[in-house]
Amino acid sequence: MGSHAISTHPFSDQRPGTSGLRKKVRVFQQPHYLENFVQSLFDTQPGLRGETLVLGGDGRFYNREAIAIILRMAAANGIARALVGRGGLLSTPAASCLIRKFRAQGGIILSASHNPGGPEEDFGIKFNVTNGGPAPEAVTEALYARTREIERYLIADGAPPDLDQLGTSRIEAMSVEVIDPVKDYADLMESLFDFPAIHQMFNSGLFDMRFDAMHAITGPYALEILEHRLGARPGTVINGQPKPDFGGGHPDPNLAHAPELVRMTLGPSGLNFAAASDGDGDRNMILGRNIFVTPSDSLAILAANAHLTPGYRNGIAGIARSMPTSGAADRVAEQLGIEVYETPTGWKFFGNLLDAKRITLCGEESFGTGSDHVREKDGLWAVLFWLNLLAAKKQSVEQIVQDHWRRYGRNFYTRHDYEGIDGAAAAGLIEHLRAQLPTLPGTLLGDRRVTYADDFSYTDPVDGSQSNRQGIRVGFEDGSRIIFRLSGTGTQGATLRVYLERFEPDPNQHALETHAALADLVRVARELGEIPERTGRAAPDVIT
Ligand code: VG1
Ligand code: CO
Repeated sequence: MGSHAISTHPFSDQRPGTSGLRKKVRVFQQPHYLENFVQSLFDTQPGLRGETLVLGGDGRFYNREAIAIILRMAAANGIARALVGRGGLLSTPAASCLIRKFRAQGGIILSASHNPGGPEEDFGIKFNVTNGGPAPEAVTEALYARTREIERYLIADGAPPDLDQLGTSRIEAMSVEVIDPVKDYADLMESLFDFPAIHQMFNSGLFDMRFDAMHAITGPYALEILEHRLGARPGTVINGQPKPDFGGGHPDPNLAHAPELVRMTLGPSGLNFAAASDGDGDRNMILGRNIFVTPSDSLAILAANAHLTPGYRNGIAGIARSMPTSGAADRVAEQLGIEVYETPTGWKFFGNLLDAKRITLCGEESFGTGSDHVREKDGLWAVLFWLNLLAAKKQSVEQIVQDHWRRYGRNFYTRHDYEGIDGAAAAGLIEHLRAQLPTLPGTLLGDRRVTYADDFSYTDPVDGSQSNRQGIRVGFEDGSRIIFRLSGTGTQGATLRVYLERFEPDPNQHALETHAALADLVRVARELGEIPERTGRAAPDVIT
């Protein structure tokens, strides 16, 4: 028994993207690949020595194997205590909750989030810092630099403990505590929302919902919270058993990947409410009878009504949204007289604003919503927030959304994704747009005049750190916007995301269908980006 230093050689492709390092499982299974990344983390985070580390994943293929390796490496690297979710399971928001609650020095979350799982699909690893949030860029860049020069990693002998049994054991000097992955998180939810009122709504016989866990991590969480604590009828949670391959599905809660759920909400006897979450439990999709709530609208509606929930009764300090997220929340912030911050894509940019108490709520157009209760976006939290609003306002989802539009105006919004396109073609498309930026302002595109065109840069107002080249923005006189950026979470080729937004103050126009409302902007975006010519695609793969 003991620990060993194993010699290794660097891999050149271990730079974390928007949310950790994501690769095909086969890449992670190469000898030393996972080990190099984990050792680079320990080498660049000396503060973890002698401290607590939270560890868990979304249960996808390779989760258990990776946890066994990481535990042995953590022991060899002087970690004092590892908190591991039973079965190796932890949702991303639950991991964030545990890091904060148990004052851990950090956490490792094994997930490729909404990407499919299985031997031929994706795996991922990300590091969260002591505030519970994703590591900021300075941390991931230092880690990446270390992966380029690593020569050895440390690993302890011996089998890791049985992950299916609650309890404490040891690897060398490190204690390993296998804990209930759900309880602390469920307790936190209960402290934020009016559980008795939601319980009553479920028992009224007038309210029926489904939560689609998509065979991913939120199954056990939703079962405990919705069916056990809140008394929703059995069967409310569907696809609730986490599976290593997510049942062969794509655990991405949107109109394209959860069509059965959407169908259940349609028609005069459709469900009152339906929701879904993604692979690691940090995203949410919100549906009412005959209505899909865009994530951007959801953020705005939660902000406007936060005072109706116990956890946010005293109001909110400010709101942040990622740059491509629609400006719907800005209008609420203006009325509330609070600050709104526009950040680059990715949750890591919200951490400083939350820690500094400049904001309470934050969100992204990509089905991510969250608050200062943890430092990750949180799928079930958003669902419970909506349930609390439905119980408090005694209105349907559709009424709440339409009232909101009437009061604040409607931001028509859509995102077009072109997936798995050629990397060089994608880079060329962005370069071509960048080259046009100086001459675009003042010109007419379609019948709209461009007022600004830039490549978004962000200076963190708390620590002054700067992030450049975060997406091409083209803004028009009437407040419409087109944004182009390349995904930082894919594992195959490049994904081009085109975000389109138009503000409509006139309530008589709010019933327009999104596609029709944005058709002319879509046309302008295709031409400006030369999308068909450069990508070879006549239409996007996914529209959300
Ligand atoms: C996407 C989303 C982004 C989100 C990120 C991680 O990133 O656009 O808003 O924060 O995924 O979400 P990208 O770089 O592919 O656009 V998750 O739920 O996959 O951790
Ligand atoms: Co996710």
